[in-house]
Amino acid sequence: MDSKQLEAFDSHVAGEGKVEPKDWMPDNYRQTLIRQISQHAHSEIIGMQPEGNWISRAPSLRRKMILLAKVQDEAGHGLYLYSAAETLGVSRGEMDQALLSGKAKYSSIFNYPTLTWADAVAIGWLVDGAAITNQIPLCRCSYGPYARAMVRVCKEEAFHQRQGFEGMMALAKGTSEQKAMAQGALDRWWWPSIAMFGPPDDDSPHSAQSMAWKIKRFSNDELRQKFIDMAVIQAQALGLEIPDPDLKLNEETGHWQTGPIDWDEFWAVVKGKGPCNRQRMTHRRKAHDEGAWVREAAMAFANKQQQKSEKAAA
Ligand code: FAQ
Repeated sequence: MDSKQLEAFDSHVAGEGKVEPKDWMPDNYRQTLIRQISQHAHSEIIGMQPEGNWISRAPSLRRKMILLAKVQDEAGHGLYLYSAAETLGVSRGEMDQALLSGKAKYSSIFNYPTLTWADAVAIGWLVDGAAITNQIPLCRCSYGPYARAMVRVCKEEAFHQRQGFEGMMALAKGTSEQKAMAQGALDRWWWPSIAMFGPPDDDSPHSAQSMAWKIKRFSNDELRQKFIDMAVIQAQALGLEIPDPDLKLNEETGHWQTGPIDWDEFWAVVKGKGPCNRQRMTHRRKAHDEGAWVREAAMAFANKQQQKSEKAAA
């Protein structure tokens, strides 16, 4: 590696310049982005499953239409992100294989079950709320294609978060059974949602370099705190209780402090031992196999179009 190239790259990034696909970049910058963007894409794709579980059982036609559109949006996010990763020189097939073989990660949060309708709604409120807290700063990521993809993704996630909150409000202000369902969902999703920001800063091997490269703009703990401060107030507005007896407002800092997060549980889920890891991967592999004919047909069509245009140009 030419040290002048590296110096120019570092000062370009330090000066808030964007890096574009054909620009020179250090190999580990490229590899870090491929890792993060592809895992982000996989999370969007696997993330369709927990809410998808409730499409056929949504409580009204209106809720069904909203949920269908939301799950479809998540598929779209996965596709933008795979395209952004492809600009770094990795193919869609390679990324698919990494997910299907279990080599690539996807977000821990999608390995939890949606036991009731309220769990599907709580995903909109909490998981989209956490996702958007993490993703707004990514709109300023130094890698241009990722930053631009995030602008649209964040607009849609903001809408998803609001529909989740509205759905929680309907349950929380409903009958006592509905309120109990909402509280049950909050009890199940609270801790996994705050863990999804990733390990604490002193146990996050990639953070320092990713922050220096302006891929990440805030640390895992900073983003987690932003989310907690927002979600606690929202839970109060819903009249629901955060399942944490140690939760308290630190008067000095103005931040809500939680009790200890169970990092053993987080790492067990990341390593494949969560309640739904096996189910999620089995479903994804089946969907991939059943979609083989679509990929083959699309390739055959693309080849035919290319032959036609070559013939016309000859
Ligand atoms: N789950 O050193 P760090 C969504 C891994 S999208 C599993 O802190 P980094 C939308 C990490 O990969 C949700 N693994 O790593 C939606 C690394 O392992 P590796 C996804 C995790 O990259 C809503 C190791 O731990 N969002 O929800 C997790 O600097 C509703 C060490 O960690 C994104 O991907 C985890 N939670 O920071 C869809 C956003 N956390 O790769 C449907 C983009 C950490 O060395 C319904 N990604 N790990 O094998 C990021 O911002 C970062 O990659 C972090 C992790 C913050 C996730």
